[in-house]
Amino acid sequence: MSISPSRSAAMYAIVAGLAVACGAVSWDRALLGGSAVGFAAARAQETAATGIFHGVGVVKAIDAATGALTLDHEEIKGFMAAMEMMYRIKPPELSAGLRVGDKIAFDIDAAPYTIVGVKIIERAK
Ligand SMILES: [Cu+2]
Repeated sequence: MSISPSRSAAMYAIVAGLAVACGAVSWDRALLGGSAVGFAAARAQETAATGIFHGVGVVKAIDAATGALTLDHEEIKGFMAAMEMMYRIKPPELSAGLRVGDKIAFDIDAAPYTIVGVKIIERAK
């Protein structure tokens, strides 16, 4: 007995869906130059959360071109578990005074995963 046409069509759809999902991750990486680990974690956590949330974290890296921050952040209540990941920042000047190792409090616009406010809590030693 051979595989029915409808069954092979369904399998094709699954394979195509996987290809699209991988493409989307690559696109994010190309856009932000971020780590695959960070984006994978972010996508796993992705929710329909919208609005501004508040977090605390330590700066692990600052992207010189975009100002994007890689943060080792604590739980952001209502939005995301504790993890290390990269966030866009707007405006980029918010990163200007920061150094790797600084502990910051930040405001994040949930839907676009963008930091919109930064306050230094403790300077890097
Ligand atoms: Cu996160």
